[in-house]
Amino acid sequence: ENGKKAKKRKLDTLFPYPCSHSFCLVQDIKPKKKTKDKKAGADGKKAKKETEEKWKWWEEERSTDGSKWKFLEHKGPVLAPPYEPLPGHVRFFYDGKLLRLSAPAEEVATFFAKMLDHEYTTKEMFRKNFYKDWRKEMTSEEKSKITDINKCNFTEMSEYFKAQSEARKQMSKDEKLKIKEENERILQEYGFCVMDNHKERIGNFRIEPPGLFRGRGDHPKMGMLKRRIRPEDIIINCSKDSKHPKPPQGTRWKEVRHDNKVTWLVSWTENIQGSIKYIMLNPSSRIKGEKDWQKYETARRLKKCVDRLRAQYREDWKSKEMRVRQRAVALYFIDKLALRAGNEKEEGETADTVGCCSLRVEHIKLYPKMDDQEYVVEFDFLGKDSIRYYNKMPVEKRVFKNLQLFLENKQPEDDLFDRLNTSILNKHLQELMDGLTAKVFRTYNASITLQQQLKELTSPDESIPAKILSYNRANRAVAILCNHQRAAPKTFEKSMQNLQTKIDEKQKQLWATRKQLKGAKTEHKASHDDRSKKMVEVKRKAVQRIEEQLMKLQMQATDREENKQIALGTSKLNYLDPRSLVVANGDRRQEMLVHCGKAE
Ligand SMILES: *[C@@H]1O[C@H](CO)[C@@H](O)[C@H](O)[C@H]1NC(C)=O
Ligand SMILES: *[C@@H]1O[C@H](CO)[C@@H](O)[C@H](O)[C@H]1NC(C)=O
Ligand SMILES: *[C@@H]1O[C@H](CO)[C@@H](O)[C@H](O)[C@H]1NC(C)=O
Ligand SMILES: CC(=O)N[C@H]1CO[C@H](CO)[C@@H](O)[C@@H]1O
Repeated sequence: ENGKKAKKRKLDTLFPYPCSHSFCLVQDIKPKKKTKDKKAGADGKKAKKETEEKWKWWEEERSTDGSKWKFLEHKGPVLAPPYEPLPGHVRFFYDGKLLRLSAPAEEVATFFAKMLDHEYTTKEMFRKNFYKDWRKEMTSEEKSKITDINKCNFTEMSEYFKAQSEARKQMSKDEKLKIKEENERILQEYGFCVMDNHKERIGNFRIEPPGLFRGRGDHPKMGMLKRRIRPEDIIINCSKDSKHPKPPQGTRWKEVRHDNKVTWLVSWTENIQGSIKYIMLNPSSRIKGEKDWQKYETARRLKKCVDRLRAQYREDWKSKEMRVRQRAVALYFIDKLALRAGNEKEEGETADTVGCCSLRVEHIKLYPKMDDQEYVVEFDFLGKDSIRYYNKMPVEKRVFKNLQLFLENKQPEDDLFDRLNTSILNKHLQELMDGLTAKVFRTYNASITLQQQLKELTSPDESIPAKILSYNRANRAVAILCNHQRAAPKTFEKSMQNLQTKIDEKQKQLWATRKQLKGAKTEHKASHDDRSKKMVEVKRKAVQRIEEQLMKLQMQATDREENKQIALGTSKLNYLDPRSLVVANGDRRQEMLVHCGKAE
């Protein structure tokens, strides 16, 4: 607004954080607690220096030969700790009789026992898959004795683990501190790598321990044994001239390779789906940031041409060719409903999930009139990860008429778009704009929605708790758009109750303090001395402080209630251009603190 130069300077200061998680780095410069006020000046300077030393990769040239790094050195993964056999007093019964299990069979049994209270272990599919894999770990004697999972009694194991987790909660401060320190040590040793002269944080450097596979929804492989990953399963990727990570004593890696066209550090193949798993860098890293950055840049390009695309698909609704019409209606759905293009199933997933192109006749219902609205389409199907998508939406008349046409003479299980498939649609998108996919529409719409919501909901002079609430509301609007639902967490009621108790206590404290303030005022009126005047001030401040605390708690409660069935994380991580937060709100630091979740 104040001339080009000022604008550019403003943008430069606003845009140094290209990816959501880069925001979290700002935690480093969070001012220290008040007690260290005197040192704050010095700390501030130091913190500033730290941010200056951050790698501003977005200002550097990108390599054009497809290589992702020149130098990469790391310590390899942290493997899951070895199995610790159960103490002798924890028993397993089969058919009412005590049975001592061999270590391998016992280990797998404990995975089941740990989940005994969970609904999963009652599901037929889960039990069947578990039992089948469990038997593979049994000795032949065990196999001949244990023939029916329903005769297995895991109660003592389950009780034992419950007691252990209880004991962990009851640990002394010192013990907790020790664990914390150990974790910190591991983080320092394994949590960072050196990539092209910069120390970068690694994402998931711990390899998941063995256990039973759950999968989302009613996954047909639920209950199967997720095997322990050994060094012999692991491929290390690092540069030739780096210090290679050492496998644990007496073991060896499957392979050490030096492939700088890929970004992973460690990989292995998991046994359930046969998919390849990777250890990659943390989202704050250059590699991840670049990807994020590009994603949002693509979304911005879409913004520039979306009007043209919309005009074109509207024109195509009238096409003489059926395939063009179908394509245009599908595109409209993707644009307006943020649907996914196809059925992006994981390998092995047999759940009946669909995306836009694979919608069937049975998944939609048409209502020429519904309540006050005309041309309403009702969607009801299982989307990705078997999450139900349900929505009723009025559409334009032409879309409605087209849908009627597509439905003619079809059975419920027929494809709605019989002249369309995912590859055709993706190819078409690619022709419309370089790099365009259905996901770009999601990203674009999510970012736009966030911006609009932030604009509507926040005002610069709100208190911080109010801003957090507004921000989360905006984030929720996006999550709803993207259909990121979740079941209300099990602990929800309990945590709400706890919060309510805190609110009640705060309320009482407020009443009491107000009363004290009143008393102090009366006393001051009578005596008019300095001491009583000071007292009034002290109490006034106290009331103010408690009011703020109360408001904060109430905001939290509202937030939590509204958030009951919505998963914010996915959209926050994947669909929201962090730069929109910065633009939407002048006070950058506040927003950043909110964004990295610390203020939630
Ligand atoms: C399982 O074992 C526990 C003791 O370890 C016992 O109290 C319980 O009755 C057993 N359950 C069944 C179904 O036999
Ligand atoms: C985003 O999605 C919403 C909800 O489906 C839709 O109403 C809106 O038109 C879309 N906005 C943009 C800018 O694409
Ligand atoms: C999609 O349809 C085209 C044209 O009908 C066909 O050539 C192609 O094999 C189909 N792709 C898939 C994945 O079904
Ligand atoms: C040389 C080599 O094996 N490269 C592999 C590195 O990992 C990627 C997956 O990220 C494979 O596609 C490459 O084949």
